[in-house]
Amino acid sequence: MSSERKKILITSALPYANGPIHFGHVAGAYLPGDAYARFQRLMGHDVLYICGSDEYGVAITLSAELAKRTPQQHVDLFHSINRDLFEKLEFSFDHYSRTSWPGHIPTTQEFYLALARKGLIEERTENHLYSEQEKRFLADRYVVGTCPKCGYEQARGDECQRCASSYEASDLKNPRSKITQAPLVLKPSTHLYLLFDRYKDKLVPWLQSKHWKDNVVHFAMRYINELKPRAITRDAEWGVPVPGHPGKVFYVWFDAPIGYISATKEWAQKIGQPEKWKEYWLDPKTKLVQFIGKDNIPFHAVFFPAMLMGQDLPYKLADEIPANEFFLLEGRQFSKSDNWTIDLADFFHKYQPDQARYVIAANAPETADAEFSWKDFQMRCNAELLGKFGNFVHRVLVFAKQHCSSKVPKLSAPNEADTQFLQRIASLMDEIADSYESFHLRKASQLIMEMAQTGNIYFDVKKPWQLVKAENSFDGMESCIACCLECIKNLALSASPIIPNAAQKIWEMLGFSSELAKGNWQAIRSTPLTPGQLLKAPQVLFHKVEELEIETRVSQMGKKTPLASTSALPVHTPLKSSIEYGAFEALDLRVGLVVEATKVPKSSKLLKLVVDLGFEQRTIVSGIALSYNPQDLIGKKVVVVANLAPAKIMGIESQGMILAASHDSKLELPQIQSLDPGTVIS
Ligand code: B3M
Ligand code: ZN
Repeated sequence: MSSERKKILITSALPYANGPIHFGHVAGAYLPGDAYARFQRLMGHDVLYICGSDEYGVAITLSAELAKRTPQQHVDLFHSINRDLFEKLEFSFDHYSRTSWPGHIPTTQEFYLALARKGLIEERTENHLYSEQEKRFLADRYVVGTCPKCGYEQARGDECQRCASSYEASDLKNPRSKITQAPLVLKPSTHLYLLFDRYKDKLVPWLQSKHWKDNVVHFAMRYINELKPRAITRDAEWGVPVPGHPGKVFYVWFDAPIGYISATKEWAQKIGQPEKWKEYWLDPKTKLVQFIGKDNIPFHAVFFPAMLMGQDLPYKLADEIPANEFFLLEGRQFSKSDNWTIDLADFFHKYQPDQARYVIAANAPETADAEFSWKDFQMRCNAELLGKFGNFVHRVLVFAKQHCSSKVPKLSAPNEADTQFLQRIASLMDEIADSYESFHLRKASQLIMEMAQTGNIYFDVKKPWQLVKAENSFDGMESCIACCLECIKNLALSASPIIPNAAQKIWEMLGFSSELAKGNWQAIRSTPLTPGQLLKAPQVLFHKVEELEIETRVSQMGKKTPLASTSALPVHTPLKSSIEYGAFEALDLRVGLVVEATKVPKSSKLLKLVVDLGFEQRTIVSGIALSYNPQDLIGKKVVVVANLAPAKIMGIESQGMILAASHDSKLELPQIQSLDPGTVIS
């Protein structure tokens, strides 16, 4: 591997701020990008890893409207949700931007103006569907009508969900607004078309010069062969305004890829060197690597390169587009509306980011569609992370603590088996580096497990627990443990792009206090551990995934399938039958102040509270002990059902009840801030 320091600009597709990301996205464009960025940093290269939210487009305005939010509120919400999820997953972006930041507008407009100056933009007037009532043109997704082929009356604007035929929205009979049901009329509107066909002759040799995956090249070639002018504007308010064309914004796929560049500009401003983005985007020596899912191939391998070729500035074109296939959940596409998904916020309450990262890497959809399944997750967490990897680290460190006084022993008497073991590790390290370098994350994760297993076998065969018993084999024991520790060091290093937390923990257990992610692959590999270096106590690296949890999750998924596919509603507790106002009025709800809270002996769930209602104090037994510590409740205001007949609970008379929201074992008390105890709630 060459040691020359390269400048590597890495991007992962900008996720729409239109919903939370799921493991399908993570496996396609994100984890492969993050592991690659982490690996290249370890190789000592100058890495800049850029991502951000894609915040414009009709899909977003439509969802925002349906959710009764403004587009800005909508993207603010999902931008922060996704940024937090990426953080939870330990993503190492150098910058996570968003296309609604102000600097994205001039960058996009300059792109357009440069294309216009070159005569690559053409105006065309065509009929589009217009709502007189809403006073606006409606994009396909906003339109329903009667299918021109089969007569289905609720057909979508671009394609009939009953007979699957596709058409122009203007071909629909009786076209209506999806939101207001108001009838639509055809009205001429002028749009700007980018003459993509002019770039065919440049795109073909460029693409042919790449040694990319077949799926990328074939997919892109199909598009290049049929290149024609495409509209790059829309009649809408939410988006980047088109200079000189009031009421029009750029089509989201025009502005989104420019988002990579504007995000890099924002990063440069943030670090106080506003011109520094040019060192990446305008330097032919930069290596540009763009991670995407397969559905984004045409935009990254055809349309965006054409847009870049039409600029005056010498922009970098992609050097690599490692597009991945789809990643399914238990054999089906992730789908929020069908409830076929994993709530990631909930997932991370229970599981470690490293567990998710490893299992996704081990199943990376590199050459074919792949999937996440709960059973596989459990097996890989328990049998591989815990059983092979964690077990090896643990047994060696425990042994070193007992028999080497928690120090790295000398490698004084290596025999042939020791030397062979070290050579095997070295060759696995080469193979792992090659795998990362060539975007084979799945292979890298397999090789790491193979290294852990090689360590386990070596330890079993050498039997250091026997060597330690006789004086004449003590050196042999020390050599064996020194070799095992070398293996552990290489495991931490090679696994750190995939499981950064566990790798750092191991690094510290080996007695280092530095940040492994800031280390250098070659230097760490080739510098043996220093004999005498103090080891730290072994810690737990991975949690066990229990059979019962997995069974519950699997059975929940099974139940959701038939129900969810017919309705978009999430699974919910059925509503009780309705009551008259009188029944509600009979309840006396009051604000109460918790003045005492203690655990009820012999109960894990119950707390005994003394609650002040302003005019009297009540003793109330409440089943909230799993979610709240007694001392945290004192001084909190709660909602009390004050006229509930007293009841004996575990021998204590409970004089009322406290209201709480609960789901599974999670529970939350409603908050009353400033009103006094005794206040009536109605
Ligand atoms: N937002 C599509 C997606 O999230 C789109 C990618 C933009 S990359 C410039 O799959
Ligand atoms: Zn139809």
